[in-house]
Amino acid sequence: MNRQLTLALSKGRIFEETLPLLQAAGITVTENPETSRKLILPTNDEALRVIIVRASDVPTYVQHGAADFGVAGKDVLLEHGGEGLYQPIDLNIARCRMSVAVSAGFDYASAVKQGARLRVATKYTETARQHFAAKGVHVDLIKLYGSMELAPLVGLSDAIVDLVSTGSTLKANHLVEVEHIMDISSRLVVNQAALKLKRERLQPIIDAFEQASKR
Ligand code: PRT
Ligand code: MG
Repeated sequence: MNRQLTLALSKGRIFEETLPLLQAAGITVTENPETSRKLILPTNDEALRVIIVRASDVPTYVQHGAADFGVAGKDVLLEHGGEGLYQPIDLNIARCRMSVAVSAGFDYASAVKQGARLRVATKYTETARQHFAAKGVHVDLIKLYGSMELAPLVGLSDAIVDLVSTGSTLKANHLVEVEHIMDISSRLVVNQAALKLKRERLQPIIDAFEQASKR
């Protein structure tokens, strides 16, 4: 049996905020993904490697067992559906919120009250669909892959559903947050088969992550 463990992470905030958790499990990644072009990074533990994938691809790698475990935002997991994934812990990292935002001049409350169809641009179509369905608001969802903030400015949509942390991106584009959908943080996700077959190796790391993320 393959004893090697593979951890899927995305570059940027997830990688950076996972490093202290790895440290708590005695693991150091020995190459920097920001400067290295390698997609497979070694660690001080020769039986553990890190693969660098797009944030939204982490659940896919773990679901199919190409990675044994990974770290993904709740936003990404809700869109993916979480099939084949065991989600033991909320790591409390990469925190932000999912919100509805509109142009500063747009009267969102009246638009919603009047029952007209609202054009909503977002990368998070599944979460947006559920949110507006629960409120009984009819929406036309426009799928985007990034830069959602632009959509209301050029008339592509009336509103956006996006992640907000400091709020400075919204502010810079004269958008205002009109609804808080949910708080977002990143979760540890584990392949269900790997959890059974490699439990001895995985459990101590999961435990260390859990302890470190509570601090
Ligand atoms: O960037 P890429 O297209 O490769 O993928 P990604 O955006 O999914 O990855 P990444 O690394 O940017 O985000 C990974 C995870 O971090 C997300 O899935 C979230 O769970 C979490 N996270 C936390 C955030 C933010 N905070 C965040 N602020 N993800 C994105 N943002 C963006 C947001 O979309 C908006 O454009 O930052 C902008 C707003 O930031 P403020 O500070 O101006 O409000
Ligand atoms: Mg990003």
